[in-house]
Amino acid sequence: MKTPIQLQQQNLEEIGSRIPVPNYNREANKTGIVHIGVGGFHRAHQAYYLHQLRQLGEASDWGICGIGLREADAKLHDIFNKQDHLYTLMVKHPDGKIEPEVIGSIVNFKMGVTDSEPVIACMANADTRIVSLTITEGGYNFNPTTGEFNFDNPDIQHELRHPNDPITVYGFLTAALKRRRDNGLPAFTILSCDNIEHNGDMARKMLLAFAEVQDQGLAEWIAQEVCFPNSMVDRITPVTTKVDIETLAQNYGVQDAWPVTCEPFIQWVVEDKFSNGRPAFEKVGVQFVPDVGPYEKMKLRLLNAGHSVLGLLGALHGHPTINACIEDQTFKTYLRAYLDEEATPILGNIEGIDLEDYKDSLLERFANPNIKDSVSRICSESSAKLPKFLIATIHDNLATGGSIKFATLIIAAWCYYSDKGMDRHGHPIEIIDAMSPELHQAAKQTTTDPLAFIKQESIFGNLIKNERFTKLYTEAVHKIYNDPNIKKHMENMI
Ligand code: CS2
Repeated sequence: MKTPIQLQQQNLEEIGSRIPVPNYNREANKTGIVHIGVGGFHRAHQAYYLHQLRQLGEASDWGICGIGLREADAKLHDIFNKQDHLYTLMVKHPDGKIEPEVIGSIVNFKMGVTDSEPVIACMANADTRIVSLTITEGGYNFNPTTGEFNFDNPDIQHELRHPNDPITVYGFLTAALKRRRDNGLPAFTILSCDNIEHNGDMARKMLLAFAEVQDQGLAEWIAQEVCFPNSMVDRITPVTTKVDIETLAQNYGVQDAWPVTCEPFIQWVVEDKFSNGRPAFEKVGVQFVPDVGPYEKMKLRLLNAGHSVLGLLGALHGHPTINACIEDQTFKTYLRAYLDEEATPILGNIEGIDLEDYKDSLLERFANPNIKDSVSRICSESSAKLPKFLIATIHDNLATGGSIKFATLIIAAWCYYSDKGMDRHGHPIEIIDAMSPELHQAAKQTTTDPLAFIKQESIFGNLIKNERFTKLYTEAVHKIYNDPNIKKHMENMI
């Protein structure tokens, strides 16, 4: 066994004899992109695309400066400081093969929580031409029912009163854009990389709603100058485990405190409208199209919804991972039935895509036994995800008279999960959700009021008023509360 070498710029040559390392001069990188939300996904996706471009000798103007706007980002900040912002991406193939590679496209990282000025200065710097976002569904701060900006958020209220003390992405973006305008610099592009339909339009609508209250003149300038391309992003990126860190050290001789693991599949479909230039991403396989809408919808309603279907049912049954769910024939058949009978009919035709092939490939990706994507990652923040992934499909099918029975069982399972917080063996489930107190509060009234859970309007909209849905939902809830063996109910439906 080789003694592990600490991942750091000065050790790259030595590490290069073990695994691939950047072949480019990282110090010569300008910071062209500021990215807010440097989770595993960003490191497996956008930062990887840029790394590939740099390997081709391109894009030296497009180094990435990561930004952390949450306390929890301090861990990555510390690790990046020690590792010169280097990290290892471990691509895991279904046959067990792992391909690790050191990624060098992130060249800086700043914490906005502790000191906002360096972050604003970095965004307002002339070299910065794109600010990209992976702030999760919840980070957009909209009311899921009305689709409008949520001004009740106390952080937003604070930023409106103190424009020089930003907290959320909106406060930082307006502070930086104002400075650019005042300094006569062109605006940057705001590139959303989140799992939201029309993510760019959403970012635009929310930022303008905020800016209009904060500074009307600035809002007008943003509306004219800033491009917000929509984009569909895709790569399954599970949470890094201790075993991943040990495997990298023991089998490949690289000491990295936070490698990122992912599947081989990668996709990015983007609208080609940028305020101030962009990297030549098409050279590394990014697709530029005039309208991302159909691709986004397909991915959210099939892949992300498929994940939620397996995640919630799997959590109640006691399956720890997505691949364990797919190995269980009942789960696999149920998922396919949901995708075929409820999610696909509302998608219509998508030019250039064979939806049957797309679904086949999804099931293969979910089955990758090496990925071990935990159901807890999938179920986390369900209150922000399900309205976009699954509940939207219920609304669509109610409007067209389509089937809703598979999705309805998921909502009833989610209610039981939120109420009891344990699987069918009585093992506790850790629920990670910004709304978990409200979800629990509503769900626990189910025995006296079976519809209590779906009365949460910010999540379910007006579903409560639809009799076809409430009837099926009440039946589903009764079944699960009488017998929490979820698999039995699934078997009866397929
Ligand atoms: C997952 C996504 O968060 C979720 O529930 O469905 O993170 C999914 O893995 C990615 O969108 C894949 O591109």
